[in-house]
Amino acid sequence: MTQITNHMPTEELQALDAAHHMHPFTHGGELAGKGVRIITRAKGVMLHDSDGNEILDAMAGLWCVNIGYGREELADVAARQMRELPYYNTFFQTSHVPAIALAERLAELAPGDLNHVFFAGSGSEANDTNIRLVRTYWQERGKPEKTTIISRKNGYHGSTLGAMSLGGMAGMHAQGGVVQGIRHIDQPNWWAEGGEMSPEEFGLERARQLEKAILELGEDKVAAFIAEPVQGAGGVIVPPESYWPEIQRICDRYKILLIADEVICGFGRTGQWFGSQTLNIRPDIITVAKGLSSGYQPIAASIVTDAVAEVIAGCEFNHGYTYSGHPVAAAVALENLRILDEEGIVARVGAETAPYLKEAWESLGDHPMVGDVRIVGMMGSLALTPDKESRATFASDAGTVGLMCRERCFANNLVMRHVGDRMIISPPLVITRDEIDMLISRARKALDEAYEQVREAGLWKAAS
Ligand code: PXG
Repeated sequence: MTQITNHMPTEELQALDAAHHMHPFTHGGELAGKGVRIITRAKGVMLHDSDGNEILDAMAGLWCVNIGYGREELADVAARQMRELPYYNTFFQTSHVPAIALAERLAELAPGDLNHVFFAGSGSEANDTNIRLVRTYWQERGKPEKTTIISRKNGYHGSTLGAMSLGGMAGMHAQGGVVQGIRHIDQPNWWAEGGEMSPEEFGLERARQLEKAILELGEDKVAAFIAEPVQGAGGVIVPPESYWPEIQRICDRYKILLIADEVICGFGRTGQWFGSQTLNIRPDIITVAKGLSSGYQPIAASIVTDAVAEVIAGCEFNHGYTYSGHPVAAAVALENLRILDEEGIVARVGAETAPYLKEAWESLGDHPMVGDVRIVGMMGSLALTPDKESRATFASDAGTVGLMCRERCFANNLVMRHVGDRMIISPPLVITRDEIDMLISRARKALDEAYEQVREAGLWKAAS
């Protein structure tokens, strides 16, 4: 067995990675030719790679390291819990203190009467749980035909078969098919799809697609609607203000369960504890993961209202994971929530950090290549365009210019992602003003360099 350490030369690690490691959402052959970037350690908002670069992580890992890297308290709690009780299950009428305490804390933090917690290991698993929860709920209420779940194109709910089917990513559906009983409506992306409508008109039109779908399918066939308060992986798409109130009205009117997927929006990302609070939504179920443990341990949950829990408690719910409520993950999550609360991190995001980031982020709107500029709390996006006035897309394949820009970001020691030709950020919530200034200046430099490259490559052309 090869002794693999952080001190091995990058090329050797790359060769071993290419030989044996299959990466998520990656063209393996292309990556093997290019060589993977190897992250060795991290502190605060900074990553270090095997070539000695110090990189500002404006994505908080994958939207999850809300508390920042390197918090010793979380490591200490994990070690303590591993020594005391590294594992026990929550099946067969047993429980343990970390799961009990975390469930109680989540019930306290979650809005309204979302008071009951079903644990999972990842956001995908929790959304699979949600599919089974809502269908079981209606079955128990004597309406076994209410099974269809409505969701949105370009929504992201995970990568397991169920969660992927809920999601609206065509490229994922094309590989292996989807589960039955899911209907997708269009997303509220005004910049890309709003045409001549005002954002408010467009928001209503898109929300009313939900009503149309319910009427088409029949109210007695629809179990639930699921959506992210603000679409994350779809490109940080902030819906027009008219959108969510109309969705809420429709869910109330037709008694459709509303599932808010808070996997990205939860735990301070939008400036409040939950995106549902920022967007003024009253969900029956929320999905949480990522920021729940700041990514230090894999843990997720479905949190349901008293009313949903009461129905589910009337049957044996034949569902669960070996790691549901894993004691080490739960203990780490609890400590993470304690720090987010006691250090006032969520409160500071709402009052100071997010407003500061918003002003800085919006200043990028004057760049010649930047059209739409969006930000809610600590998640922001920029649409790249060859013509701001007409909201044109580039003539090149979607993502060509975005990828060039992302590469310039990396070259300038900034992790800023692209989704198609939208650039996105979601930095750790603990980012300071100085670090925000650094983020913006690196982003501007990357945009300048990408702009030049795009022109030189003859790609400064609008699609006709
Ligand atoms: N719901 C939402 C809203 C998510 O963003 C999941 C569910 C699934 O969570 P797990 O823990 O199973 O990955 C997510 C995950 C990207 C990217 O490229 C986003 C996610 C995952 C991987 C990549 O932006 N979000």
